[in-house]
Amino acid sequence: MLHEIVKQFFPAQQINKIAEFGNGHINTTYKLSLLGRDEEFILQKINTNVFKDPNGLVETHWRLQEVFFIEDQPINIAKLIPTSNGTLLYTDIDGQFWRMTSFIEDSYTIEMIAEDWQAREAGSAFGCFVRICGIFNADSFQEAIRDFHRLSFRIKQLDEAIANNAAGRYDEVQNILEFYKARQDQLSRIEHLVDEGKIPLRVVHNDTKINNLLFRGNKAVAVIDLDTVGPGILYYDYGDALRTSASTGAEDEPDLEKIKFNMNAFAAFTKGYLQQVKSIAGSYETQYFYLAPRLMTFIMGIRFLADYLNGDVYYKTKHARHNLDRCLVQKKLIESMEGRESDMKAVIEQALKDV
Ligand code: ADP
Ligand code: GN1
Ligand code: MG
Repeated sequence: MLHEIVKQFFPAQQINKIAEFGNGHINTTYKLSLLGRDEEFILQKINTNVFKDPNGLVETHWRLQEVFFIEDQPINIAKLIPTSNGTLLYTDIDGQFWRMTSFIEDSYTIEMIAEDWQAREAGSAFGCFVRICGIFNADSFQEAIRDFHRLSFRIKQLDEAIANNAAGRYDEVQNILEFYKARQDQLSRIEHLVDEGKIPLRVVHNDTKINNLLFRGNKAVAVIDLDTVGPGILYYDYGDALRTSASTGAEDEPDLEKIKFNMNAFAAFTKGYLQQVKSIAGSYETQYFYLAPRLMTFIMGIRFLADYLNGDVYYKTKHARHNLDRCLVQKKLIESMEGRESDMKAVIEQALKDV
């Protein structure tokens, strides 16, 4: 089956090796090499349960190539490889959509930050990504998933999951729900500011988890997983990145004692990120960066919780508690961030002053 798919992209070549790869929660990803060729490739089956318009994804990627493949850009993206018919997607006989991209040579991903330089590199790379995307008009992009980071939409989905209680798990999560419910109003402030037009929509990444960044040696060299690139605000990328870049543990760590918000990594990431974006961010926009990590960690927390209640239908899971573990890590991180608001503000203020 996989051989048949690879043939659509490389009709005259034989596969040397192919194996499932990476830790993405959405698509099915394979790394492959061909006989007689040194470079490697990434083949992905698009999850159409999540992405209803697979053509839209590759069209976005194609547009990004036009600005990222200009010489000397400090950050790279993968290159789309068309089929031998010239299409950017192959649709197999079951109606599944496949795309091929270059594997970024000598690159590796990290699942967790171990050292501050990694956080600094991550901040700088994601900041650079959004700065380069500044050339686009947000209105000319569609959201790949409607209302992706709209808090009220995620709350509505959680409420539906509670009402349906499809997996019969409601009783065991009542305390956790109380925690999240108690915080939803205070975090809706950013959504209101966006709706009032006070925080501008830009073209942002929208999925800045640390394993969506590729490192080579001690540099972050490429931003991947471009499926959600489109309209959004700086806080989405900044906040979501810090959820994994400034955590002392894995996103699904079962031992919550290991989870804390890492202020050193937060400061390193913030320096790297704001150095890249401060020339584009407006003075009003810079005011609420400090709320972004809490907002995005909250959104991911309730999305994991909703999926747990729904019976694990959205994210890939490896065991029955997986979404619950992920949700509890987000909860612990929020608790850890809550005591640090003034420290976070001070770090952001300083990073905005630094040249
Ligand atoms: P998902 O949407 O499922 O998260 P990703 O596009 O993030 O899928 O891919 C999953 C993983 O595959 C990444 O975290 C990374 O480890 C690896 N990967 C994806 N694309 C590339 C690439 N072009 N070069 C190197 N590794 C890649
Ligand atoms: C998903 O695709 P991946 O694994 O990089 C999700 C993100 C979540 C993340 C949580 C399209 O990201 O929004 O933050 O899992 N992507 C989509 O780990 O839902
Ligand atoms: Mg990914």
